[in-house]
Amino acid sequence: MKQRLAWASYGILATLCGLGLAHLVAALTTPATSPVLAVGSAVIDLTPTPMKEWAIRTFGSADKVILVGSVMVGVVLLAGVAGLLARHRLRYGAALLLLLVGVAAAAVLSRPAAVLTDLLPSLVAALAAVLALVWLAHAQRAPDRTEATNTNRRGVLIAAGALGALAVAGGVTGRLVSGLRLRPEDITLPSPTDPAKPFPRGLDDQVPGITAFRTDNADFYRVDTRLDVPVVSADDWTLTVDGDVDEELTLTFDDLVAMELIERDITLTCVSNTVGGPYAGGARWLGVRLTDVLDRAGVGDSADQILSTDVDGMTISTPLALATDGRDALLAVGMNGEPLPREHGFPVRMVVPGLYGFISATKWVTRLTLTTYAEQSAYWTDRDWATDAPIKPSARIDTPAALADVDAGEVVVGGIAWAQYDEGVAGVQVRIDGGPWTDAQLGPDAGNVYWRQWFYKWQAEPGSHRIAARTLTGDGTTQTAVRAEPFPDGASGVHELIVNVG
Ligand SMILES: Nc1nc2c(c(=O)[nH]1)N[C@H]1C(S)=C(S)[C@@H](COP(=O)(O)O)O[C@H]1N2
Ligand SMILES: [Mo]
Repeated sequence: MKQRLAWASYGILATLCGLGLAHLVAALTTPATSPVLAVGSAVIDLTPTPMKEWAIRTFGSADKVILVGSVMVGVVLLAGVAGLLARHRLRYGAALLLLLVGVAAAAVLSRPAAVLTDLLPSLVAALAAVLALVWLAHAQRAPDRTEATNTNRRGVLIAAGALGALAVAGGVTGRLVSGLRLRPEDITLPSPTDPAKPFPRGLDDQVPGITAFRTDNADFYRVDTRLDVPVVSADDWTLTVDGDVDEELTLTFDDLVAMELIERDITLTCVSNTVGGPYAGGARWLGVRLTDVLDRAGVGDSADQILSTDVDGMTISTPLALATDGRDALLAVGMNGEPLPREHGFPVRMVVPGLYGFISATKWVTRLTLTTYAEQSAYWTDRDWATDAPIKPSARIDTPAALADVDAGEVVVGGIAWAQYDEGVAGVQVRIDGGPWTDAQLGPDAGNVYWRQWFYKWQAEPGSHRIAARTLTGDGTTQTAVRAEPFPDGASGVHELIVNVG
């Protein structure tokens, strides 16, 4: 039994060693070609939409870690099996390791922007894993074994220690190296020529438990199809505008920020957000008008979509008509007074007021292709999500929390509401226990495409009570009460929760 465990751990150690070194080589070249990251991203891509939805609902933003974590557990198990095979037939163990790396290599090549040299980290992984296994096997079988254990303890320990250190060193240096490449904080952005109005003071201090009027960058929600955060250098970055244009255009980062910069307060919302859910954030964005860039290239008349591509080849499609209808669609470089954090698309991302992020907010954007929906389709379009998806108006109750115990008497109900596509939030109404809808008080106004805080003072009597909230929009309508799931074009319905008044 002990012997078996030892051999299984050799397989695992050899695999980790290969993966650690490959991760380092990838960090030095193209980070996304690391076998671990490539397999992780492939798993995310291949997961069927309903299962992804379920994972997001069940695990929140830990969904990907759990999804990929389970795959990694599988990899470790198979690596253990490879070690067991190697005990009697080294060749079989090595073959299984190579098979594992082969799967990773396939994942690397399946990335949209893959080139053949991307296989380098996988080759390193294959070589390192097999050599490590061979070394461990030889150390184990070396002649000076003691009678008692039938094992060359010292040799194995040295080999295992060295390989373990190598695996950790590879992984850790890989992280460090990719972190060194360039830092958003090294960049100084010019001031906007068209600044936003002074940002009003929100209700943050007045209503405990309410969503902050402006979301800190560190607290801003994140939705990514890939596991790691791409590390793009602003020096190397370019944006190409091609497809149906008069003249193909390529801009460097300096070219872009030399154009007219505007500043806008915009609330970004994810189509995957459920009613009352957390995937929305408000920020002050600094950027160049998308139309200014498109005009420089000259858009032809056949295009109906802007297909934007990120640094890794991931694509998002935006309806051309909506992006150019006069709203301030941005190629953003700044977020809340700082260069974009890497997590949010450094150095440049798109932000289009009123459209869900998945059809508009491309992070790490490097290409805008003017094309048609008939000709080319984007990542989520291929997964059956809608192509035309304006943000649905919604009110969210932040406080009290669902199922909270509160004291009888005055209870301040508060939250946030948005109606970016429908001319802003004109009012919010609250309903207690299915009674009449009553007006809540609104917080300050930072523009139609920005969310609005609200609160309502409720005289609560003991017992269990149902609180609901809905938003009225600037175009004179009331948000729908019809329940819809996020798929395919956004959730709708009234946010309602139960509290216990004691
Ligand atoms: N390159 C890239 N851009 C992307 C995504 C992505 O996965 N990759 N996710 C989109 C989605 S679904 C949303 S809601 C927003 C989220 O932006 P955030 O992560 O900065 O909040 O980015 C959009 N842009
Ligand atoms: Mo999203």
